[in-house]
Amino acid sequence: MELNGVFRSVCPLDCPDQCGLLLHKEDGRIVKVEGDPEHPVTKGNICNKVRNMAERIYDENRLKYPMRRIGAKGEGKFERISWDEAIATITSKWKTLIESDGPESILPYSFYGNMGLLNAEGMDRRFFHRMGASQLDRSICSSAGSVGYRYTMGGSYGVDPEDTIHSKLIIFWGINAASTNMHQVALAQKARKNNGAQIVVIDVHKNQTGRLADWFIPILPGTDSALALGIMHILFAENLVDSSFLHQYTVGYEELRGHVIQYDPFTVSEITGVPVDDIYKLARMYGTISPSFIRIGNGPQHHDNGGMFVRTVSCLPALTGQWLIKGGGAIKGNSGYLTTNTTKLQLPRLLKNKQTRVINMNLLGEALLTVDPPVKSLYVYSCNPAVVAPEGNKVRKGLERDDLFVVVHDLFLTETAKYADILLPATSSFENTDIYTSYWHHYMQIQQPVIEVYGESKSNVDVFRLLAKGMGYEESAFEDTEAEMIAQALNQPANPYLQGIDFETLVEKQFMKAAVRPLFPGKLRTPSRKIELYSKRMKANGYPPLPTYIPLVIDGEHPYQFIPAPNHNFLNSTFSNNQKHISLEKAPRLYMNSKDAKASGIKDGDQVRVWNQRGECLLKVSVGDNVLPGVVATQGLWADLEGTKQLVNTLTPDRIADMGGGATFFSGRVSVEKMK
Ligand SMILES: Nc1nc2c(c(=O)[nH]1)N[C@H]1C(S)=C(S)[C@@H](COP(=O)(O)OP(=O)(O)OC[C@H]3O[C@@H](n4cnc5c(=O)[nH]c(N)nc54)[C@H](O)[C@@H]3O)O[C@H]1N2
Ligand SMILES: Nc1nc2c(c(=O)[nH]1)N[C@H]1C(S)=C(S)[C@@H](COP(=O)(O)OP(=O)(O)OC[C@H]3O[C@@H](n4cnc5c(=O)[nH]c(N)nc54)[C@H](O)[C@@H]3O)O[C@H]1N2
Ligand code: SF4
Ligand SMILES: [Mo]
Repeated sequence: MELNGVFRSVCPLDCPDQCGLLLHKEDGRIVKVEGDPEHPVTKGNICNKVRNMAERIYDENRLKYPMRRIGAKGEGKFERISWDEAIATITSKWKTLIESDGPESILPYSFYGNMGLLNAEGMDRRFFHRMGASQLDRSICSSAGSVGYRYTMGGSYGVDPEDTIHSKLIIFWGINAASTNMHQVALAQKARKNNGAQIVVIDVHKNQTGRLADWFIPILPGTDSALALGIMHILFAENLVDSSFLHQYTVGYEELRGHVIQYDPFTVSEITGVPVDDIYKLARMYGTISPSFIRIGNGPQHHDNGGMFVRTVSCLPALTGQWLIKGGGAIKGNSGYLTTNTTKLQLPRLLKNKQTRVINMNLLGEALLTVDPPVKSLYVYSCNPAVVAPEGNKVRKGLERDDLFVVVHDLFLTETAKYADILLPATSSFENTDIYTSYWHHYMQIQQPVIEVYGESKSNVDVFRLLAKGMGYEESAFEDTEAEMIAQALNQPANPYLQGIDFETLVEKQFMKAAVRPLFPGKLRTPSRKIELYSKRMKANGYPPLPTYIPLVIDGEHPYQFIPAPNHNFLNSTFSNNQKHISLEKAPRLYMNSKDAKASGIKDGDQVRVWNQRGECLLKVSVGDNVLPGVVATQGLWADLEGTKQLVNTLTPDRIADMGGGATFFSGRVSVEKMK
């Protein structure tokens, strides 16, 4: 490995932009991380978080070797052991458990701390399939909305974001794109400069994204479907729909026309808090400006009615025929275009018992406390559930169980890692070989090792190889090299968009674009092969077949709807334990409307206790007008450093959303009181 030079790389974080990176190396160390100007979408610009990535890679607190817990669970006291001992301890415990309680007593728990395909959903899947462990439903992020979108559009297929520079109206709907999808903002700003495009932001919180809008529309949480239906009402009433598109490419527009009569602007205004005149103005803009593009965010989707929200809003571009126009349409997610061969990569055939139970990751607390037969061992990797999962107090109580054998594989001593019996050090993505597929743009990228492995750390792929050996699994699949696994994943004739993308060419080119064709004219993967404004499949599954506004579940008698969203300088809880990023973000705030503050005698800068039936948090208040009365918002998944009580997920519900087993982080209610 060369000690000096500039090396092409890819950002591994769970972020739609998936930037191309250049890593500058001196004497074997990364000294600078910058954007790769050659990358066609991200064009050399990256966020502040990753510009400071070297601070994280070489943070003195990074885990260097395997350890065994010597203190109480959660205390964070460990002693060094060898890899041999770690693997022997884990596998002998698991063999005993499989003997006594069966393999389903073991639960893997992971998400996308590193988006690399082999490390996030490759060798691990092979291993747990072979074991017959409980399966994890990975529903914490966007599954409700993905199911909702699929009912309307047939799969995760939207428009090419590169086309959105042609848009004249760009609606950021429930997405804090300035923090979470910065290159979509760059494209929108280019469209504003070149075409005079207008940027509209619909959000419950006027945050960084709201501040850059030409028009910011504040809305009450969980009511967005009603607003979308109100827009449809006006589009039909004022004949602003594209009849020929509706006729050719949709089913159910006549039913929809009748159905939306009930969503008149007065009714919708009552529900959403958006003034009647603004509903008219927005609908008329949407009905007359072309091309118009909607970026559908994750926010309104993290509600009880989140699936139906995405299902509803994704009907809008069909009404105006925008899918046919370059720069028009919508993006909820684009992961469909780069789907690889999971049958070959994950080997589901190794799972003999097809009835193996499935546990929803949003219900981790329940799974550890009440599920029967009980979970006796938890293996956590690429995820930090003690901070990111809802009903945080239940999760911690579960992790404290004496009879639960916990293994955590991470780069840092996260809040979750403090509960581990065995703690394993993970490599950073820059030490591994892997491939990356964006769920927003259409490029696949490759990572090859740029730096030597840090201390004794190992990649997920390597750890599962060792665990397989320790368990005595003899399938050759556990010996496949990274290059072989990549070739297997890319061999996917069922996905024509992957044509021409292979390991060797990726190595040569660093990034390759999927061979994507526009969605229309064309046929979708819905049962009718058209956009389903009316969905028989939804009806069969017990949902209203037409887009419908369903109010949030009443979550206790608390005065405020609580919106704990991500922040600018962390990536979920990643970076929440890196001093550089903490200092950039300073401290979490609770944003409160000045009317509410006045009524409860709270002043800007006051320390408050935010509480409900699930838990409490201590936060500093920021009084102003960036949330509506009755709403409080905060940003960031902060670690509970030295008992600061900043763990927002102690307050969030583990109710399951209407679709896809999704999370309802933003549907909780809280009370707020000033600290004495
Ligand atoms: N800087 C940064 N970037 C990130 C992340 C991060 O933590 N930090 N996380 C990454 C991940 S995993 C994901 S999934 C994405 C998520 O990124 P986004 O799609 O932006 O989703 P959120 O940030 O969850 O919420 C977006 C917005 O929805 C608003 N919101 C909440 N409820 C409602 C509602 O009912 N209606 C409306 N209209 N708005 C509502 C919130 O105020 C917030 O501004 O970002 C990724 N990128
Ligand atoms: N209140 C609230 N809660 C939320 C959300 C919200 O908006 N509000 N957002 C939700 C969403 S959308 C998501 S996606 C989840 C995300 O939740 P998580 O998936 O837990 O994401 P992170 O907090 O980034 O934690 C990822 C962990 O993986 C580790 N890691 C990174 N690379 C590797 C690797 O290669 N191997 C191993 N073994 N470990 C690695 C990192 O060090 C980090 O500790 O959080 C959810 N929780
Ligand atoms: S976190 Fe997102 S914006 Fe930042 S470098 Fe990574 S992909 Fe790019
Ligand atoms: Mo996410």
